[in-house]
Amino acid sequence: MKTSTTLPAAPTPTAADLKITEITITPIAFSDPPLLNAVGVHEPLVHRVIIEVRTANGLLGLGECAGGQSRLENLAVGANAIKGLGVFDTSVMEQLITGALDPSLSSFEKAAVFSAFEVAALDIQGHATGRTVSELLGGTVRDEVPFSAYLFYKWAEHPALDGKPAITDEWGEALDPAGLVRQAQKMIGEYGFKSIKLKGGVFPPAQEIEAIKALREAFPKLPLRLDPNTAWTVETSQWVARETDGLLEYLEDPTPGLEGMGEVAAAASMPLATNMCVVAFDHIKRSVELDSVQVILGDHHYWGGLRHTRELGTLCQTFGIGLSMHSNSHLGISLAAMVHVAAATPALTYACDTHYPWNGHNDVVKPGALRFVDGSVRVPTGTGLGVELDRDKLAELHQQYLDAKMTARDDTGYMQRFMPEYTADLPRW
Ligand code: GKR
Ligand code: MG
Repeated sequence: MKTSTTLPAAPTPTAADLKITEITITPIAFSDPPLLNAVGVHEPLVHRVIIEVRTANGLLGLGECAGGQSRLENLAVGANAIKGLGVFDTSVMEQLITGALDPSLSSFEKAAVFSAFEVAALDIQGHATGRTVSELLGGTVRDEVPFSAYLFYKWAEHPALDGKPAITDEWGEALDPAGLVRQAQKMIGEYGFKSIKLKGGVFPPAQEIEAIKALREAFPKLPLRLDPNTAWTVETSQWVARETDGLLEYLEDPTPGLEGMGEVAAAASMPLATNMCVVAFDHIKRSVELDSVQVILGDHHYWGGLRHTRELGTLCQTFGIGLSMHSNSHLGISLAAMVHVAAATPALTYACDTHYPWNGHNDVVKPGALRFVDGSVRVPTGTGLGVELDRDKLAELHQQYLDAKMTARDDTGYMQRFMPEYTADLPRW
């Protein structure tokens, strides 16, 4: 006769178990190629921060955000404000953090600080309940999240500086259309991306239009985007929009400000997108009034965490605005969070941006959970974010941060080391 034994169910953690008891904030630095943009060139190291939140019962949640001296100070204030709070109380967490930070800080900075802790809290909620973060956000509407190939004009190497040798990389130079097509072929060959974004604002617009035409010829079927980060005047933007008619799925931040974007949008055949003039909920009303942008690039690091990013999607749907996702130099904790929120956001209408091909080999996350297949990342299935911290790598990147004595990202200052006459005044053309 068969007998069956029922294992006792794991005890549900109590509210006391899930109180935050410890928070560790670790600044790190990881290598970055010399990628060019409208305000200079990426430095050899990116400064970022890893957040570890622990609860009374020993659960661990992870967060990641941009670095900088003032960000570190603000994170410390935020951490102090939420000690003893339950990890399910993220609304109270937002109030506590916002209330504790210097009132003169921008709402953008307050949202960014809260976001790092919200992601860690959701990671713990997932571990405590045996669920993924995307399930906690309402469940996945897509199992795989598509990303675009993010191309940059780039130097062949970081030049020798301050007695240190030049730093080469596997990507080589990309300063003309042929170089960008080579870069795209390599990136798409390795990751399988199905759309392409070019970071512009580096060379006179006519040259960047030639690059777009070369990419169109090399990849006839892939949607293309161009983002000069407000390097052009309204008139120049309108001219570029005419010249790229039929070539772009969207044109991102051609010119500064909601008014200027509205004037360009009125004349352009393609949608305009932004991660610069609509970066907080209180920008949306005016943007809708002026019809300045037709696509918003959400970013949980800016928009106050994963839940607010999903809410942004709902607002976008309400106003008939498309939703894509912005990225900055980042590692796997941020990528996992991006994938979970993108998977749980029905309103996402475009492939997301990611810098991961440029930085992912330095990851603090153990390999396995995050993989690009045909340009998409499958939603991690482990509980919470579904990623695990590589402590040796974290220690190595923290030491790199200490040795570099970095305080803030400075693309312009770094460019001026090689071209003293360089200025970052925009619009430039
Ligand atoms: O990494 O140089 C860069 C980008 O220009 C980044 O800083 C932007 O924030 O990727 C971003 C964008 O879409 O504007
Ligand atoms: Mg952009």
